[in-house]
Amino acid sequence: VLGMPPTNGSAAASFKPDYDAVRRSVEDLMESNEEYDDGSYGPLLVRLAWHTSGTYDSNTNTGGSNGATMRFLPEANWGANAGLAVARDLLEPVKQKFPWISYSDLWTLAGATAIESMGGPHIPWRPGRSDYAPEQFVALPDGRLPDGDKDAKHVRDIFYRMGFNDQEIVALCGAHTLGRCHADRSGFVGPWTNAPTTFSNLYFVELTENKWHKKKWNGPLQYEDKSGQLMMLNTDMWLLWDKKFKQFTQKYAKDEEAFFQDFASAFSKLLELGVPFPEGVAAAASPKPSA
Ligand code: ZEM
Repeated sequence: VLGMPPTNGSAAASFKPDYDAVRRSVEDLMESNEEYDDGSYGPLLVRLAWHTSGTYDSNTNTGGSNGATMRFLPEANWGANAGLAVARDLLEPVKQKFPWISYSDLWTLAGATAIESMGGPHIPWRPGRSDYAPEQFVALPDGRLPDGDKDAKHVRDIFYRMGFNDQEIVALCGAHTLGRCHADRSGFVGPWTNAPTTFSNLYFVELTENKWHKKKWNGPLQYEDKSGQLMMLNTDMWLLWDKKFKQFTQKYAKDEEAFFQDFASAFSKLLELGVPFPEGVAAAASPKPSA
C-alpha cells in the first residue's frame, strides 16, 4: 500500500509520514461532486472536525477528538451528528491510501485543510491522536454538543465546559459563515451567508447589518432575513443579543483580520482538547503546509 510504514527496523526508523500528501488528497475530494450542496464538501468536513472535538469535558478530561469515537454507536447516531456519516465515508479512501494516519488525526486535519482551502487562515495542527478500540473507552453521554434553538446560557454551559471564553465562543461560531442547515439532518433550513464555500467574516456582517425575524413555518425556531434566503439559529442571534458576545460579534464584523487570527487560535485549540501530546511539542510550531 502507498505510504505504508515499513515494519523492518532501520527502514521503519526512517519512515516519515507525509501529512501534506494527506492534505492534498482531502483537497482533491472537496469539490469532487458538483451536485453536493454548494459544490463543496468543505463545510461538512469542518463540521466533522468540530463535532469530533466538541464532546470534550474539561472537568473529567473525557471526550474530544482523540479516539475518533464517533465511529461507534451510539455517538455515530446522535441526532447532533446527523449527516456526518457522509463526511466520514468521504474520507475513508484517504484513510485507505494513508493507513498510517489515525482517523482522529485525519478528521481534524481534514477540517483544518478545508478551512485553509476555502480561503481561511492557517490552522496550526499537529498529529498525535490515536484511535480507541470499542472496548477501550466508556461511551460518552449524549448532549455534549449545542442545540441551535437554545439561548446564551446554554451556549456558555457547553463551551465553558470545553474550556473556552466568550471571545473564543464568538470566534468559533463564525464558522457558520460556511455551509448550510439541512431539513433532513437538523430540521433547520438554509445557509447563513450568500458565500457558503468561502471562509470570511460575512456571517458577522450579516448578523449585525441584516434584519432578522422569526421564520413563520411548521419547522423548528429559526430566523430569516427579508429575502427569506438566509438564516440564523437562535444561538446565532444570542451572539447579538448578549452584551458580552455582542462586543466580539461587532468587532469581527468590522475586522476580518482579527476574526481570522482569533478563529485560527480557537479552532486549533478545539482540535487539541484532551489530546495527550508529548510534552514540549507546540502546535504553534507546526509548519505551514508546503504548497
Ligand atoms: Zn454549527 N451547526 N453549531 N458550528 N456548523 C450546523 C452546521 C454547521 C450549531 C448548530 O446547531 C449547527 C459551530 C457551532 C454551532 C458548522 C461549524 C460549527 C447546523 C446545521 C446546526 C444545526 C446542520 C445540518 O442541518 O446540516 C450550534 C448550536 C453551535 C454553537 C452554539 C462551531 C463552533 C463550528 C466550527 C468551528 C459548519 C461548518 C456547519 C455547516 C455544515 C454543512 O453541512 O454545511
